[in-house]
Amino acid sequence: MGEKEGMVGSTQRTWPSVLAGVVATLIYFGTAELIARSLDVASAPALLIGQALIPLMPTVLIKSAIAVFGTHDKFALVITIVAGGAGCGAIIGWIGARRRGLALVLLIGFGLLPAVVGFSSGAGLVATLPSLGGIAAGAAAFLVLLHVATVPARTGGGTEARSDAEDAGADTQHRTPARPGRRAFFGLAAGLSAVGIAAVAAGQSAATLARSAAGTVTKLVLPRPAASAPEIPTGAELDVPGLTPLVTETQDFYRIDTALFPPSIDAGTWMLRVHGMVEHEFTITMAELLDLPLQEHYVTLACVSNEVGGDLVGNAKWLGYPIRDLLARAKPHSGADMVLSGSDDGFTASTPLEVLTDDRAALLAVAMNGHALPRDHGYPARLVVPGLYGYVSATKWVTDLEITRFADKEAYWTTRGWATHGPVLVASRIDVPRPGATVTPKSGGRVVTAGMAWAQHTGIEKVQVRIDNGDWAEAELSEELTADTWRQWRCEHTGLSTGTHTVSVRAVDQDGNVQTSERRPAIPGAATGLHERQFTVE
Ligand SMILES: Nc1nc2c(c(=O)[nH]1)N[C@H]1C(S)=C(S)[C@@H](COP(=O)(O)O)O[C@H]1N2
Ligand SMILES: [Mo]
Repeated sequence: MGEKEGMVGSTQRTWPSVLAGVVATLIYFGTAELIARSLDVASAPALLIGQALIPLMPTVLIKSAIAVFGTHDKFALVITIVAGGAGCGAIIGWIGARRRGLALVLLIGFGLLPAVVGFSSGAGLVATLPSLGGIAAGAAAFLVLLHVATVPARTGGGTEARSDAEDAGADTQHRTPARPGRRAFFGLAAGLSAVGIAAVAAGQSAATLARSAAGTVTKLVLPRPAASAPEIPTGAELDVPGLTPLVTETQDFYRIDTALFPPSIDAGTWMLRVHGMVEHEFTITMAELLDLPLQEHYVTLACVSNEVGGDLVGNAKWLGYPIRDLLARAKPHSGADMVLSGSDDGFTASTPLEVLTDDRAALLAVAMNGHALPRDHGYPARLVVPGLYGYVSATKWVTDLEITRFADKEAYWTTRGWATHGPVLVASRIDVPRPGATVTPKSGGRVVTAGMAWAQHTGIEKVQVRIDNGDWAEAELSEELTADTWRQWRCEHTGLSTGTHTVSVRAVDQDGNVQTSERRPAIPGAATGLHERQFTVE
């Protein structure tokens, strides 16, 4: 009996303290988030922790995590971090049931870590304010809750044993005196948790709003292109409902980056430095760049971590200055074979020098689909190189071009297990019918399949489609816009029996390379295999 009472007694001290630890953590994150937003500093603890965790994650996980968070605004990562933080808070609270002082020290210590990270990243003292404010509010919440938790025993004048029984819900007679205290405790805990979570959510949505505002406001006055993109030929778009458009709307364009918070760069102070193994190092400002004869090109950009059939690929009209001409001004030394482009967020890409100096439309781009680049896509300037995956070419927020050698330097993803060279592989995808769709054949028993195919800078020669294990049939292709852009395909099938069928697609590029059916994961150099899809004919 004595043993049981002792156990229940410590439970009675433990759970309020555990809960107080959780609530303190939520208040910490919430307060810090609000301070970070109102000061407009990118140093909310959840963000700094996420930023610090990304390089520690296993490569495959991180690339897929980035794919997910990249397109879903990283909100999921923030939620995970806050939940993980609340878990730590619970442990600290548990410790606090026995050693309150130690728990406080731990709360402050953990809370300070993001402040240290923020400060050491060179953002200055202001970067520590969100964490410091969060610590103050979180520690206060912790102490107030623990205080309230101990009130019932005092005001009720009850003994430990009575509270224990009440706590266990066993003794209804003695509930009354302690109830107001318990209710106050749980009420306060619930209220504070709600405040903390609401503050995190508010901070996150404020950040998202600020970002989309930054994305829509055109801060650059764009010059007219000296060379316009080609007119879109008639027949470049096939009339099939559900087929991906030839030109991707900017807001639908996939987004991949390692930065949890895209850098906010002032075009007025932005500069690109061109240096390394060159005769003439130089820097160029935005005003100088916009004064140069800019060219407009349609280029389809693809991510190396796109799965077979995936949608990490998009086509836009880019306005920019040929990188070839920038390099000509710098005059690379003969031993150089690579350009390491770097951005404000620490990302780097290694691009073969020969790709940047041949005749392709490799651009230092300032606009996308007729407007200044949105912040998410690299405002105020980024690289776009036809024929290479984004990770080895498409540096956003670019500020640095170092002419160097593959033997001397490695880029961000290369050091994480991805291939040094990233030429785009010929690929194709089914858009229509939707996965698992039930299709009613048109007149004459016709069923239409359609999708996209790309082999940037080589061009698509043909697309072949197969139903079940039948023969490959040649699909109709849309008119080619340029060899740097994807093409739509469409195929009609007759005589399909009712029931389930599988459609597969493969593309052939203009060099005669046939898309391989061999299945390979995305790492180290793009997933391969044929896209297949099941549908039902009724
Ligand atoms: N600064 C920076 N540039 C970057 C990246 C990045 O993480 N940081 N990701 C690259 C990758 S992997 C791809 S696929 C493209 C994606 O460009 P988008 O987000 O505009 O679609 O950007 C490239 N440029
Ligand atoms: Mo990518």
